[in-house]
Amino acid sequence: MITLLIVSALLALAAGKPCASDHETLLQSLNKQLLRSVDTQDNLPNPSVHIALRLSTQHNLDKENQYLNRLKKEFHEDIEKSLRNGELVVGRLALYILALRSSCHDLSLHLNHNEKNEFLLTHLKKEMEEEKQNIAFSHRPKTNYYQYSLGILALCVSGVRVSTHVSHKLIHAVEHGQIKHGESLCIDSHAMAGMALQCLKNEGISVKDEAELDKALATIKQKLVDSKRADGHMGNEFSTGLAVQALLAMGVEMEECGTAIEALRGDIRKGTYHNPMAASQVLPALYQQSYLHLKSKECRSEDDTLTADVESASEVLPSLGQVAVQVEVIKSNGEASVFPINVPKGSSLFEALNLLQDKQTGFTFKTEDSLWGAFLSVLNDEQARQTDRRYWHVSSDGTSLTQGIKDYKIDSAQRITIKNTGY
Ligand code: B12
Repeated sequence: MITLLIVSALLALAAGKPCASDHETLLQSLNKQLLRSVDTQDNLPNPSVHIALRLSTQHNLDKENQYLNRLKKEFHEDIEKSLRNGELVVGRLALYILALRSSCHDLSLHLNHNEKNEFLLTHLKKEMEEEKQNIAFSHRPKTNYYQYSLGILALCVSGVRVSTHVSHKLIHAVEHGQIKHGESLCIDSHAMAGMALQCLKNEGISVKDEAELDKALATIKQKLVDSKRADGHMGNEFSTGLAVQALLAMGVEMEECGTAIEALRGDIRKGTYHNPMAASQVLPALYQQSYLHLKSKECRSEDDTLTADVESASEVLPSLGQVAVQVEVIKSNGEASVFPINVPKGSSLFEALNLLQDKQTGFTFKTEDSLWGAFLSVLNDEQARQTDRRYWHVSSDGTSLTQGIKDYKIDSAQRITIKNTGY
């Protein structure tokens, strides 16, 4: 009888545990997935992935060091290449600085620009000044407020003073509802702005008006809380991780983010974060970390137990027939053309567009690489240029896609509309 009681007590204990251990297992699976992604040599290394690996509790120090070295060479050179092309590098440079900081690396590296060597932080400060001027004249940065916030965050986390004029422009944009993604409110950018402004507050970096800073922080917090959907996501699947990070940075307790965390866990189970960039924005939140933790990172006595493990070969299911897709292209002058095509069910939109192009129906397209993957830039010889504040907006049966063309899978017949849109 006593044995029976002990056995049932043990069973009960084990039954109570799955919640915690399930969380650990999911976290570890996402962490390992991200670690595996660093072995791919086809793309440029991604500083956001490095930051996420470094903010985790479990590490593979060898792989992380190798990746850091790739960032210092390949990513560094790519930034210098952009500078030679006269492009602003605010967001990528900020992420690079945060990645170096996440490994407690010396930040006094140089960028070779215009035959001169400039410290990374000095160059970032200069670009932030340029962005600030642009906001003064055109009411928005040349890049976007997400990158502007990343810039402030990187300077702040590196212990560099941020000019009161620069921070004021972000506070003003928050208060005047100028932070958008296309036409809609941008939760990702509000989250990034929240972390940047919270960093200024924590570090006591002076701003024009303390009360205004507090008001902007309260506004952001409210917008993030209000963005919560019935399914727990804040904004969408891809902004929830950043929103949780920002709320944690603002002192909200993890328990208050319970439904959002549950939504993220559901997404991991469904494989929503197969894009390393998406996983890199979610993982820190699940480890209850935010980019603000980089400020105090010490890199001492770290765990070194994380292994990548071989990915269990996913079963390749035979294609379940063809689906009919209508690709509608709407150019900037409003001219619309429709291209019908049948594609194997489960194809990505990228594969569908390639098939269409190969059929020589008059449809052509080009993409540009970014940290998120292939960004659609040219369609039927028309470019939607970010410098002109235009982009190709993609929707399916009238609903805006929440993924890029390589990640979006076509499972049923639909009309894809790709429209040259201003923002
Ligand atoms: C600003 C922004 C835009 C701007 C970019 C231009 C600009 N200069 O402002 C505009 C409005 C054009 C845009 C468009 C789109 N975006 Co957007 N965007 C962002 C945002 C807020 C910041 C990106 C950034 O500057 N990163 C910092 C720099 C350092 O990184 P970067 O890689 O060098 O940045 C470039 C790319 O990210 C690229 N880009 C922007 N959005 C997207 C989306 C995809 C799929 C790709 C491949 C590239 C890309 O533009 C950036 C500037 O050059 C992110 C939020 C986030 N969480 O990351 C969403 C985000 C990346 N976008 C998203 C989406 C869905 C789109 C669209 C597909 C929307 C649509 N239905 O059409 C389109 C892209 C369509 C296409 N042509 O391929 C999703 C991607 C999710 C995913 N799983 O892929 C995000 C995460 C927002 C979200 N939570 O839903 N975006």
